[in-house]
Amino acid sequence: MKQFKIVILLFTLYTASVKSQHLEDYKLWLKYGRIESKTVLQSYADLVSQVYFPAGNEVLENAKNELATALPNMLGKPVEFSKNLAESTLIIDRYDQLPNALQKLIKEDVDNLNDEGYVIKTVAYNDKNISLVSAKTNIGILYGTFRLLNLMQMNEDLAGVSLADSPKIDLRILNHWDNLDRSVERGYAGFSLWNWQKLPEYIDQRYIDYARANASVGINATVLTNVNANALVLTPMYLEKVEALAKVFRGYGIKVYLTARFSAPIEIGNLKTADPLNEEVQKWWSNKAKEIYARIPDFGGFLVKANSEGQPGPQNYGRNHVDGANMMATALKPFGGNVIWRAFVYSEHDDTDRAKQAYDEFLPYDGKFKDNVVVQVKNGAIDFQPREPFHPLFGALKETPIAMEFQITQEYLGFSTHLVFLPKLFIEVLEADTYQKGPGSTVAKVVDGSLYNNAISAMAGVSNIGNDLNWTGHPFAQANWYGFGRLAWNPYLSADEIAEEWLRTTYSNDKKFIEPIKEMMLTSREAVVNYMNPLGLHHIFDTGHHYGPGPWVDNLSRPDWNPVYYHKADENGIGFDRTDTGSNATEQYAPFLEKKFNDPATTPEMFLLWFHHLPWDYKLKSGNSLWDGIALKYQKGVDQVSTMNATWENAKPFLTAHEYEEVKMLLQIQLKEAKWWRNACLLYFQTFSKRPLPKGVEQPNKSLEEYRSLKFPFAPGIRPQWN
Ligand code: GCV
Repeated sequence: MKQFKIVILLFTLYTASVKSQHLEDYKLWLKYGRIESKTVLQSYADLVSQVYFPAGNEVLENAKNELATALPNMLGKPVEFSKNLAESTLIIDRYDQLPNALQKLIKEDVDNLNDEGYVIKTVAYNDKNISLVSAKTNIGILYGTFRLLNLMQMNEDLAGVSLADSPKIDLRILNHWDNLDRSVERGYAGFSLWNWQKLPEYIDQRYIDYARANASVGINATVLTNVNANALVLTPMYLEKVEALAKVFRGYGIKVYLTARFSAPIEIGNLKTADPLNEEVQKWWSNKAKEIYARIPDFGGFLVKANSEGQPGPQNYGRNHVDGANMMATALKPFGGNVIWRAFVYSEHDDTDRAKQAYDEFLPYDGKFKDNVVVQVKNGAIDFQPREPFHPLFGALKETPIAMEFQITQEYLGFSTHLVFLPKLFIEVLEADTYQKGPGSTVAKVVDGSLYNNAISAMAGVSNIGNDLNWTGHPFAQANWYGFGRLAWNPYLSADEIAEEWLRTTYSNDKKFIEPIKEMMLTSREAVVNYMNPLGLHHIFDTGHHYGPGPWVDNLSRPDWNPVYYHKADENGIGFDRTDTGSNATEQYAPFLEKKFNDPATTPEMFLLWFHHLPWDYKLKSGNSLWDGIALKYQKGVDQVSTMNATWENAKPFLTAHEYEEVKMLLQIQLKEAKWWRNACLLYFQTFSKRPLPKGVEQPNKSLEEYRSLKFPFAPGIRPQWN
């Protein structure tokens, strides 16, 4: 009997610990674990021995609560809030509320802040050193508080700290592709967070934790619904639910946006047309804006996908993007709302190279949009591939605010199964030089508005968040949400810094753990390029769901949905000729780049087959033939994933059993799938190259037919059919 009791007890303890470990994943980078170093612990205990933090407003209350939860966890004792400013060791308060003597000490720093910035500084006050967190606004205080906690989680030395930081981009916005039935287009982390059925009454704790996580990295807006929009979200029944979410998010400085279906006036407004020049239609949108703002006074505005992939738009009525966007902008303007108009357009009726179409269509509209319109452009001209050159509209649109659209969800990068640290991809694009205003005209400067002095600057990230216990499906995909937020705040941060911050707040401050794992994260993006789309290959994914390789696919209704359209492999060679002898997409770049990209010898090899169709025996810089080079890259990608597996294995001593196991299992799937990509692509391309695999490349263990026969009717990320 006694033995039995012990077994039961052990089992209960085991299941409790497994459960709580899963809940650790839920906490993201806001774990606030106990600080281990005694010296650090003591210095922080001194720093917060008496905290002056008057609140009295929702945003400030949230900041104070964060502190009140985090500090006891990290320090192992309750936090002492004091009403006596003069005796406090940590003062957190808005600048205009501080006594003159304190204001003077930080005036210069505060003068240089924008409205969302903050100062964290050690100052000498009343004959002692105290720490001060201040800002011009409440939201600045919230961001400053999160930053302080972030520094503490990383055990940073705070004695003598002097930090002033403001976001460089105005609108830092997540785009959820969430449908009202809770399916998520290209979502690989479960169903949508938004439980429309239970809203508005039931406020899930997840909404609050989502807002905390976003605010902690400075994300200040969210689009709740899919760009393939459903007009129903604009009806009173749903607006009441949106209002409830907006109320939660407001306390964390997050504005809510919705996607607006262009044909909504017909679908939910009983009008016969949605023509943007029709007065009744204009009135309908103005009234709709009024109705929304009556509920949500700080509503952000609309995100619109129009005349793209079958979505309705102004062209259905013989009008253009400017007519459509300006009509909505007029409706939102009196309330301070924005229209974010997407430039992801390509038409089945246009046989121009798909990569050229958005530029051709939007450039003539430069300067014609109203001042509350932002044009949102994907980072590359095709579609969120593992690697693309930057979209030529960046830098070319000179009089139109242009938002960067990155995809955080890994539609073309292994879903939530593959470990790929996306800030590497984002930064490669941000650092690219457009040369549109001479050398140094980087994409980052276009996006932060500094190159052309734009009125609004914006960066959007297509969310990878769902209702999985760990939010993002893969624990390391949390780093991509984190990294997006950090880069939207400051597009000049390095991937190294972001990876390090995330690792230290999520896993451990131990250098022996951080260094190898950081290296693993930093190489993961190049690995996925190598085993999926090396040397500028692109869009060779299987049909529709984009899961796994499908370079052979040639039977889809639109030519530009078929992989064969993109790689153009034949007996002579491989690649898309986008030079002046081909589609001439190169002319959409500034002359310096146009020239560079027109010549294979000066084209960076990472973009070689993006811009050129080259013979199989074309000589690469390494001296290898193109065929051998492609094969060796595929092999290298597989080898890199093997190394990632080994690196994780070595990290075992620093991890809990759960932390170790979950990533280990995922890395093993990644290795299997990397081999699948290598084998399937090489066997297929070999039917054209007719050359053997070079030494060092493993022979595939299945036939091409076997790879071609694989079908995945239930691959995630595609909208389920309920009937
Ligand atoms: C929301 C790609 C994706 C679609 C997505 C579209 C877009 O084509 O595959 O799922 O639709 O991009 O960005 O609008």
